Amino acid sequence: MLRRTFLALAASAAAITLGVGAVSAQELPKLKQKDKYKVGFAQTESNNPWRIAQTESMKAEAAKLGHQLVYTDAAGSAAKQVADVNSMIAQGVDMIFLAPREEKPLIPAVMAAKRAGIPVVLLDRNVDQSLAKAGKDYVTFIGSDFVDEGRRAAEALDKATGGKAQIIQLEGTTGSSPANDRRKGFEDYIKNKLGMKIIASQSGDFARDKGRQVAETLLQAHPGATAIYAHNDEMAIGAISALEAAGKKPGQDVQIVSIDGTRDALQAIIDGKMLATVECNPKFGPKAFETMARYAKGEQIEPWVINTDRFFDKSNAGQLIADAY
Ligand code: GYE
Repeated sequence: MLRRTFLALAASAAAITLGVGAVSAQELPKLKQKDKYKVGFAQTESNNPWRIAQTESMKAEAAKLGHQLVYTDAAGSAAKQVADVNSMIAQGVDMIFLAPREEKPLIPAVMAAKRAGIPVVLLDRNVDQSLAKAGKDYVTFIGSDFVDEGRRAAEALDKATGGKAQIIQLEGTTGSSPANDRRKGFEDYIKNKLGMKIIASQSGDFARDKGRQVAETLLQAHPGATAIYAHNDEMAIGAISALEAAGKKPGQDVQIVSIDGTRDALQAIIDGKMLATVECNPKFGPKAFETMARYAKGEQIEPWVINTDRFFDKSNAGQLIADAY
């Protein structure tokens, strides 16, 4: 703790004398091999089943291995999440798992941990790659290929509609890596499809009620919409409510595709209200702590520990809903 404080002070003094470049040129902090660790997990928010499942998985794995977990919930605020990470640094945690709410605002938190000699692993969301890099500023990013998730959602819609769709896009949290990349993957796919067009696109902040409200407004302005692409299931479920309130039949008048694989989404698929959802698995606990142990052993960690995603539609939703969250 004292040594950390000293290192942090020394690092910021160096930053003042030499400029920020000197700090980011430092080596990645190491992690000592120990039986038990004090580990931080900085969560972004807890307003959806995906986040709750992720937190449960992290807590369960930490408990199983006997590590102490310092858990914070930024309640949807990037500024609070930066403060949460700073508080973990002050508490002298050995390592920090960070789910950066947005790509740019969490950079100072990553750099502060690095200056304090605490390794950071990014979980489920990434940071701006021009401002911080795996293997240099943080250990690695563990998460899905969001661009591919977006591409697969577009492909599913293409197949189901014979390439004809007037699409409303409900985007995730503005400035977050999954929103940026899921948009890119989807838009790149439909670029050459003459019959598929995004007629309106707006953020619903990955939240059910916000998704419902935005869908309601966009459906009023664009009554000709035949499809909705939501960047997560919670917004897709919100969109289903908006469609039903507008007297439209989700799954018939309007096709819905999204990403995650929540219980409610699988149920909507079974009920014929939703076409498909690309999986994004929130159960990070085992992989997160295994990566930490590998790092402590001195292993070279790959810059991206990729989660592979399944795909849910009417062919398998009924069978797989029992395990859904
Ligand atoms: O899809 C969404 C959550 O960052 C991959 O964030 C995650 C996304 C997930 O709020 O439901």
